[in-house]
Parts: sequence; structure tokens; C-alpha cells
Amino acid sequence: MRVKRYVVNALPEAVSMIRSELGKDAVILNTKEIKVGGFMGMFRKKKMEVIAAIESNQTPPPPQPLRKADPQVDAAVEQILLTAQRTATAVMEPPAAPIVAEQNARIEREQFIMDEIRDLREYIVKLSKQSSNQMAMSEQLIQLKEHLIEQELDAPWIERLLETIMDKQNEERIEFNREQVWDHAASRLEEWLRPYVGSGISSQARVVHFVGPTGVGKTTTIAKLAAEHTIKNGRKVGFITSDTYRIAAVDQLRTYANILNVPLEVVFSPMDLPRAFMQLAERDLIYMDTAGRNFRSELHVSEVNSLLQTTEPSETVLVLSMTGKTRDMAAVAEHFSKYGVRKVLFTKLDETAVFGAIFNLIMNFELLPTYMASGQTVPDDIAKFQVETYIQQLLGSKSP
Ligand SMILES: Nc1nc2c(ncn2[C@@H]2O[C@H](COP(=O)(O)OP(=O)(O)OP(=O)(O)O)[C@@H](O)[C@H]2O)c(=O)[nH]1
Ligand SMILES: [Mg+2]
Repeated sequence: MRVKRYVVNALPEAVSMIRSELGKDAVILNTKEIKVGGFMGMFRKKKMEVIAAIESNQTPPPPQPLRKADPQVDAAVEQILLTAQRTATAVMEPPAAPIVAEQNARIEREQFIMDEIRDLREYIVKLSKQSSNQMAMSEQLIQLKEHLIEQELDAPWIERLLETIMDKQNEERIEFNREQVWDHAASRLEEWLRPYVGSGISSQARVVHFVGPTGVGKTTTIAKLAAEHTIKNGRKVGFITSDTYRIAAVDQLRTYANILNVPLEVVFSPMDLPRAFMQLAERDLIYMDTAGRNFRSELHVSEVNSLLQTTEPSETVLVLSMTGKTRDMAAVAEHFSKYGVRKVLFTKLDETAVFGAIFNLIMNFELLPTYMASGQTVPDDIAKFQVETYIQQLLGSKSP
């Protein structure tokens, strides 16, 4: 067997080279992305390595035109080969003749087939890995898997976590007991969450907007945080509410404003905002409450965003309740992340025993958790998001 390695920019380029050098019976054994060149590991270029082979008793034909004895066709083929050998970033020239388009279509078809074969191969490898892992899964790992399914952690994350623990077991050539499995799971989850944790609500932000679905606890959370800042930190807090949508919504915030001795401004439209900010010019920190709406509708998301304008350093916090359904929370998070909202605050942790949604939302939408609220009592039932505390809640007890 004659085996040859090609390093090209794209697969069609290799296909043409293989056809002309090894002949039409050559087969592609492997393709993979590689990086070449560069300086001290930097500026490396992405290339594709293609391994092709032909049976040694089959002598490769001399490079032949793809069609015979037609100078016009020969010229067209020449043109295709030239085009294919250019860099992947080069702009493709328009086909010189209909035959060129035909050849290009053939190359595209071949590329499509090769892509399909590669996907299929990857799928088979994954399947065989999964089934051998499944067989190798210890009782402790099965318990962890079942626990995380109950916690509604997304399936791909569960698989990934189990794989890393199994790899570790194989590496150390031992079977972990339950405690070790739980400890490894905790450190992996912490490692994945760590980059998103810790920023809290920026201390630079003078204006903080709270947005989120109906009844998640935005107004209560504002009261809790304002109490913390006024009572504990002695900061001068001011409130703005744009929640004139629901009857008594203003009164709810006004009650907290009176208790905490915090001035409150009501805005009915974005045009009222400059006046409200002027009234609160003396305040160090302004919390803005917004009306809860059905934010699975993008229209409502864009509506509330029109109210979040300010020239001050500001931040927007998406408030989500743990009593919501994971899929609905994901839809809301996706809509708000389109508007650049990345900070999230979870409420009503006291009303659930299922915590997977927090991990899914942080990891899937790159959200940055700020606080966790776990009760109705103002100001006590709120705490900064602590990754260790959260992982403990998610994983539960190490003992069965
Ligand atoms: N159990 C529990 N209840 C909470 C928590 N936070 C808020 N609540 C309750 O949830 C209910 C709604 O709270 P609000 O603060 O009015 O919620 P909101 O998001 O401002 O509601 P809208 O303005 O109508 O969208 C109230 O009964 C709160 O006491 C929490 O962390 N745990
Ligand atoms: Mg409210």
C-alpha cells in the first residue's frame, strides 16, 4: 500500500491532488485539523492533514486531465486545480465556463460526502466510548449520574463530568468510593464555574437596573440590597421605579423606601429618566426597579431595555426565580444576553431542592452570578453567590 500525507488549506484541495497523484482508486484514510508554522507557539496557521492511500499493485496513473482530448476542457480542469490549490482565504474566481461550475459542484459534493463520513466516524467513536464507559460505570458513578439527573443538570454536562471522573479513575488505576467520586465532581464543577464567579455587582456601577419575569422577587431584592448598603455600609441609596404597569407596584417600593428613608422617583417613560436622575443627583447608588413581564417575548425584552439608558456607570441584573422552569429561564436568559445583560441573581432558593438550572444557565449563557436570595425576609435572606455553597447544594451529601 502506498500512503501519502497532504497538508492543505481545505479538503477539496487535497481531493484534487490525490486524484491527480494517486489516481481515482485512492482512498482517504484520515483527515484532521493541524496547526503549522508560527513563532514560539504563536501565529500558527490552521491547516488540514489528509492521509490518502492506494494499493501498491495499483500503479498510480500519471496526472491526467479529468476529461480527454478537448483543449477547452483541459483548460477548464487546469483552472479548477489552480483554484483548489489556492489558500482557503483566497477569493474564488468566477467559473470560466459551465464545465468549471460542474467540476466545482463535484468537488463540493465530494467535500459534503467527506464531511458526512467524518461526522459518522466521530459519532461511532463517541458511541463506542459511551457504551464502554457505561459498562465500566461503578455503582458510585451511577449514583452520581442519577443524583445529577434529579438535579436537572443538562445531560451533556453530566456526561462530561462522568467522563472526567472515569478518566481520573483509569489514570490512578483505582475505583473511587462515593466520597472520592463526590469530591472529584465538586472540584471539576468548581473548576468549570470559577471563571464566571466572583465579580458580583460592580462597585463602580452607580445605577443598577433589576429586570426579570413577573414575581421573581425584583422589588424585594432591591429592598434587601438597599438595606445592606444603607444600614451596613452607610451609602446614600436612591430608588427609581418604572413599574407603573401593575397596580400597587409603586406603593410596594414606596413602603420599603419609607422604612429605609430612601428617596423614590417614578418614571412613566424613558423621557422621564433625566428628571429622575437629576432628583437623585446627591445619591451614591441608584437602584432601578422595572415591571415584571413575560420576557419569553422578545418584544417585552426590547421594551424594558429602552428604559435602561443612562450616561452613568451602570449595570443590569437579571433576576430569576428558582421556582421557574429551566427551559423558560433559559429562553429569558438568551433574550437578555442578546442585549448584553450578563449579571444574574437567583431568588427563592428556599422554595426548591433542585439546583441544576443555576449551573446550566451560567455555563450555557456565560452569565455571571451575583447573589442568591433564599427567603422573604428583608434584609436578611440574601447572600453573595458562593461557588462552594452552591456546589454543596447541587451535589448534596457525600454519604448515601
Ligand atoms: N420564598 C421566597 N420568596 C421570595 C423571595 N424573594 C421574593 N419573594 C417573594 O416573592 C413575591 C414576589 O416578590 P416581588 O419582589 O414583588 O417580585 P417582583 O419581581 O418585584 O414582582 P413584579 O414586580 O410583579 O414582577 C413576594 O411575595 C416576595 O416576598 C425569596 O428569595 N424566597
Ligand atoms: Mg416588583
